[in-house]
Amino acid sequence: MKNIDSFTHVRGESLFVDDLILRQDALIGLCFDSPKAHGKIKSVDYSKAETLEGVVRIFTYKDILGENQIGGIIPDEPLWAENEVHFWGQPIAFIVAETEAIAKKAKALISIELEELPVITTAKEAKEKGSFINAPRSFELGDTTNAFLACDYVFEGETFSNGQEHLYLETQGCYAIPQENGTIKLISSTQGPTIVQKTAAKVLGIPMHKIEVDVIRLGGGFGGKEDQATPWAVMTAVAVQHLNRPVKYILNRHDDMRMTGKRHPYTSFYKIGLTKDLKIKAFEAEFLQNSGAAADLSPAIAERTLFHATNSYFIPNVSTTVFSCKTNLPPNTAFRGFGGPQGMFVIESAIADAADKIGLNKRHIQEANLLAENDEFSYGQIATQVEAEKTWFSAKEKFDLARLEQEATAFNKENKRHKKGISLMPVTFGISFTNTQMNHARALIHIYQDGSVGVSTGAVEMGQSVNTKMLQVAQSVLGISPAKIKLETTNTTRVANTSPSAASSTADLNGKAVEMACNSLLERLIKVAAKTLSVEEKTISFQEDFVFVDGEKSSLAWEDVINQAMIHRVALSENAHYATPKIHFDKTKEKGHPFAYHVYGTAITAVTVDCLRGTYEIDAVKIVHDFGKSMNLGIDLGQVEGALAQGIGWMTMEEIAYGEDGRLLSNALSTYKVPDIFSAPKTVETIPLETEGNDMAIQKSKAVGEPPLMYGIGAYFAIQQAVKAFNPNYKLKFHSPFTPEKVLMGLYEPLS
Ligand code: LUZ
Ligand code: MOS
Repeated sequence: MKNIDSFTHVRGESLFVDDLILRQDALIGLCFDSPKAHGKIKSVDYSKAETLEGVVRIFTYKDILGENQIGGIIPDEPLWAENEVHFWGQPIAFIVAETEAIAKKAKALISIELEELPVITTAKEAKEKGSFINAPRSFELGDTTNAFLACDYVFEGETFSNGQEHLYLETQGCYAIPQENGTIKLISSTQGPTIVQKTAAKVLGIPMHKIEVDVIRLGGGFGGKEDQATPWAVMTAVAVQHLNRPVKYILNRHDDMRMTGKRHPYTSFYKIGLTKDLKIKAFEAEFLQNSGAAADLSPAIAERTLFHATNSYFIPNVSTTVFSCKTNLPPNTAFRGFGGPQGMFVIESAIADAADKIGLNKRHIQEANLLAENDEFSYGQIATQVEAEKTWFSAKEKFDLARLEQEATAFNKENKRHKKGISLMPVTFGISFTNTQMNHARALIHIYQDGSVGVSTGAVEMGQSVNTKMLQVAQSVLGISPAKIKLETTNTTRVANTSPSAASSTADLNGKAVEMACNSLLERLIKVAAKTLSVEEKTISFQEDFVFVDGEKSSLAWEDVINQAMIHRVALSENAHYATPKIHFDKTKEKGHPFAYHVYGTAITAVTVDCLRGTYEIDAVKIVHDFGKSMNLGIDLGQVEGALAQGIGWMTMEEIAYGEDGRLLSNALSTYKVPDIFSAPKTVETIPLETEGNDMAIQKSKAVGEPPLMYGIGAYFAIQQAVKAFNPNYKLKFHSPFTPEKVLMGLYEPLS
């Protein structure tokens, strides 16, 4: 089935927040934000702006009737700065005006006096100065100290991976509309409707039932709207609370890039120990996460770095520690992979370093250490239904790695100016929110009396096609055609207390709830049908919009059964709740079983480097991916390809740059390069691994949103291979993104 939004998307008819027709009395909001990265606010002069014609009001923290606090995990972030600012772009005030042009003009009329304070922009400096968000976390397995003593090889090194701009096509925004009796409706572009509702209620000092959050769909989220859609929605809500008029605020691209957090940059240190037979016996890593000026989701992201620090490998002795380092950058946040990619880059770097120094291809070490059935992860979960080796060896076989390597070797012999490199990248990614209590969802299903069906869930559609999957679940359980089913907006008055759509888990959690609700409805309808046809209930099934008796189509249509159900006053609505069974995690021991299951895969990446220019092309990425039993291969392949492009972008070209003063330098699409069609791999082939699937996945179709992003890490190491082929003196560096500038330096080092 195609994405159910494809028709309206192509015709430009799909609705996003900025498409809504505003109420006649609606106003426009605009943030006034800090022009420096750190300082004490001496004074702010709003007088000129306030008296500008068309400015309705300027809100500051003084107008907050509840708490000036939006921190989710740790209460360390004000909605609007009070006496100090901690990052360039931190919201200080909110201008509400008749038009956007007036709001912009007013913003320019605000003057601020700051006493500047020292600025920290790197995690390393933060650690040196003892600037942290919270206490460090460590995962331990076995005994690394003793294990290193028994190793034949021990290598140590440092890595850096940069941040990443989410660059959702639709920027952040919200349209807030006053309802009766102090109730406010927020139409928000958020992955987390309940987070917006809860935070707005807290800041406004009103109960949650007075805030209704409605989400139509997002033009992309990628984690950037898990927590960071909240401030803009809350700002509009505060304004509505005071003005009793609708207020809309949509950030322009420039403001969005400056004011929002990104993927966390990480500086990391590793120590890896191997025996002669290439078994990794011990691995230690220290991760310095550049968290930015407030916690946001950093502690949870740090945790996932530890969960994925050994990627697809079994290592019997592991000691990993992560520090969430407080700096003067915008609070960094969730981004597809959620700290996992940062962890995997480090172990892959350590293996590349070891292979280079031992004098062999990286893949021999990778292959010798792949995770197997019943291996223990450093967090205590025992690996089951493991497909690490199967995806690895299938990729080698199906894509004929031996031939690819021979061709590359021959090419490199013949060509002086161009060199090819090939890498293998296995991925193992855990599915579930690592915070066990977040793994639940609900669905509310109405069958209307004409037989049409409305499905509400806590899932937010953000282009990942979760609504299409929800429709498929309802359709397959009820045995009716897709045209009878409509997916409703995500709304906190219909489905309450939702977890954000995140962690690749949205289809699993909400799909299971849809399945449960539909099964309950089906039970009732089977009774009605059996009675109507005077047959036994166990003979009845629903298929193709009809009742089937003992597998034979009867004359009783779906609509007839619904009509009978109405006559017999049978409930045609159902609400179901699903909570992932079996998972648990004990933070005091840092052990447990946090994941419902893991997703596996292996990518082969081939690149060609132009050794005169330092530019490169990704010739091909060939992937064997464990989809389980994919319920929609078109959609799932799309997720693999999109995630791959995003991963390659992160590893090769997307270069976030801040000045020493904490100002974002890569603040527009002219200075921040995202992958376009010209930089995409020339071919991407994805072969689904044949497996039984996993019962914890919806219809055995495994979660697919995040895992394939990490295939992109393969591009880094393929380029590194090519650079080494040109310049044997090149000393491996693990500093991503591997931009053409860095490639060029590598090709010609040492520069004397
Ligand atoms: N969000 C979250 C996530 O709150 N917890 C998680 O474990 C997670 N994992 C991936 C992406 N978002
Ligand atoms: Mo996310 S990184 O919001 O799944």
